[in-house]
Amino acid sequence: MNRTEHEAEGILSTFAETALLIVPRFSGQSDHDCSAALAELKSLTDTMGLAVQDGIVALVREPKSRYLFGSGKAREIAELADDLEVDCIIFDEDLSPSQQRNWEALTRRCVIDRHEVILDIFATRASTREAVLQVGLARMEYSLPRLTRAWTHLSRQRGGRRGTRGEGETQLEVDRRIVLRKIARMKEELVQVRRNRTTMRKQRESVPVPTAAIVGYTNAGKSSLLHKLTGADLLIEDKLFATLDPTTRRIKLEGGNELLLTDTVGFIRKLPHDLVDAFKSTLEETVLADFLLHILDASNPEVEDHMNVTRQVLQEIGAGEKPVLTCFNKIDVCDEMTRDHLMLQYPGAVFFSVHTGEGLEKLPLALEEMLYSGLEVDRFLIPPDRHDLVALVHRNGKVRREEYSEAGILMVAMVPAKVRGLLKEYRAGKDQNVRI
Ligand SMILES: Nc1nc2c(ncn2[C@@H]2O[C@H](COP(=O)(O)OP(=O)(O)OP(=O)(O)O)[C@@H](O)[C@H]2O)c(=O)[nH]1
Ligand SMILES: [Mg+2]
Repeated sequence: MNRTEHEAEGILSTFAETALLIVPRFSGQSDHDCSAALAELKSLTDTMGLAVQDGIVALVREPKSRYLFGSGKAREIAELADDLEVDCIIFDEDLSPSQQRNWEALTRRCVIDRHEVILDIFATRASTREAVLQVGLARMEYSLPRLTRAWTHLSRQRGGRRGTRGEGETQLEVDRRIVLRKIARMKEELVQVRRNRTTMRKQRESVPVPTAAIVGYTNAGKSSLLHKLTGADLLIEDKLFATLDPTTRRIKLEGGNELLLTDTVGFIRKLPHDLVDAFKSTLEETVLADFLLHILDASNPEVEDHMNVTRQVLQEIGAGEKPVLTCFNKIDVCDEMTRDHLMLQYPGAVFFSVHTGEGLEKLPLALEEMLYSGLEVDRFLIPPDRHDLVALVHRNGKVRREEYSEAGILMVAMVPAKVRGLLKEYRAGKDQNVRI
């Protein structure tokens, strides 16, 4: 196995086949929130390829440092895991390194928290060098304070199925050095990989075509939409985090305008901060876009919660103020009542089904409106020999008027910011040249 494959490999699927899911319930949380959390944790576990034996919501009366739960509740959970003979227990909450160790000591099983589940899925999904490095780094940093755990992916690297508990200081020191060395190496390589991507993006930016980023909760149908609109060959799966790397494609709108659309990584409730940080440079595609297409799965009962989560993450990465076109997908499998409610609640949104095509015909016009919203009508006096610029304005803008004279071609048009910047020196004052 080469290094890339090793780093991209998931931890859990190599250790365990069956799982018991635990959703801690804190005071103030509703039944509804907890069952939604359990359903989502099940989707995450399915995505990892583990069989869920059982899933329960367990009350945390008062968070305790040893197991998070009180010791009575912890013993109950351990007994359930024994009865079910599961390989691992998965908690829908982050556990501290010592809590994780205590649970593993109590249950003699592999104990995983939500953070590690998401890291693991990202690791299996990563395919480009940049994504592999970003996830690898986040995972190494997660592992560092947890090296004394019984089950780590490092123990696999040493050849065993499981690490042995109490291997003593020496092995721990060796492990720590391995991890620190790897972190340093990955950071160096990332700098290089990112430099290349920045160059590519700069090249793209020099082409004055407006860009929109497709954002939204994982599994909403973002890649499906880009595929439908452009025929792009993308991974579309009923699994979480199918997409980790941004893909950009050009589309032509009905008026002839062009738009670059970028498909991005999906978001999720409690997305670990280190992953948001790790993916900051990938998420730059979102931050730099002219506007965002926020895709939502209208058939998911948690759709409005998903909307808030996406908005929060956008805020976190500095894209909170971008203009947004809200789109509700999957209306083919959404009940009528929900659909009516959403339509009433979000009158500016577009409703469609990528699968059946219903409602999709409204999208190009909505995209065009986004392109021109907030833009003013400009006047440009283009030199007579610059037909390339005239064509550029036609391709990317809305031309109100065009007049030819000896001084040049006067164009009255609305153009996206990038084109406007490019034509800066040709902006014409109101009194300049020909009558309009
Ligand atoms: N019923 C229905 N399913 C859809 C529709 N659009 C997409 N899907 C399904 O939803 C699942 C997720 O689609 P993707 O396009 O991979 O979703 P995504 O938003 O890119 O997901 P991530 O990359 O994980 O963030 C797939 O199984 C699609 O076939 C739709 O209009 N109707
Ligand atoms: Mg996707």
